[in-house]
Amino acid sequence: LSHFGAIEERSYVMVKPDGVQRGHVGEIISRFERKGFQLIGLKLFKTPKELAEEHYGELKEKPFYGKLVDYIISGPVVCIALEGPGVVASARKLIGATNPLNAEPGTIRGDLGIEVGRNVVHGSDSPENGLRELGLWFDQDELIEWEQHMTPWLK
Ligand code: RTP
Ligand code: MG
Repeated sequence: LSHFGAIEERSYVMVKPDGVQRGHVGEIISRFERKGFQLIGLKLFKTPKELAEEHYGELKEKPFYGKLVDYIISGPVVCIALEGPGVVASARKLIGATNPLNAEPGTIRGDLGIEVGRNVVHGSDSPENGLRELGLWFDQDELIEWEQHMTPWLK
């Protein structure tokens, strides 16, 4: 619960296999930490094909779906669960446009990528999908609710 008693918004963020292979894990996690979102789940993970298919189920009819699934399972990913007010939209801003060539400098994709099929990182596109995706990628006991033991600096 937030300081107002509202249910906190959550997003599923993932460093895709290219981001892991190129050594950008720390850099990417750092960008969300320094923005101020709370880390509530984190793991290195080898994705089963069925999970990648389920995660991108809405894109099943797209011509790139097969390649997208193969890409996601091509190496380990880093699964990241974030919580905070407005985290879904804000994480997408920090990530940048889907095609890294269109992503603004200063965003993760704008700074680190050039290819839409190797765009480094994923972020949920709605609060509903945030919860749906966290349910797919994390077991319940892998999501940790913790208090920041300091004077709250938000609100
Ligand atoms: P994501 O779900 O991975 O965060 O990416 P997104 O919301 O920015 O984009 P989405 O439409 O959900 O597409 C999922 C992933 O599919 C690949 N893609 N390839 N034209 C293409 O070849 C194409 N379009 C999309 C990208 O890797 C994109 O992140
Ligand atoms: Mg998407």
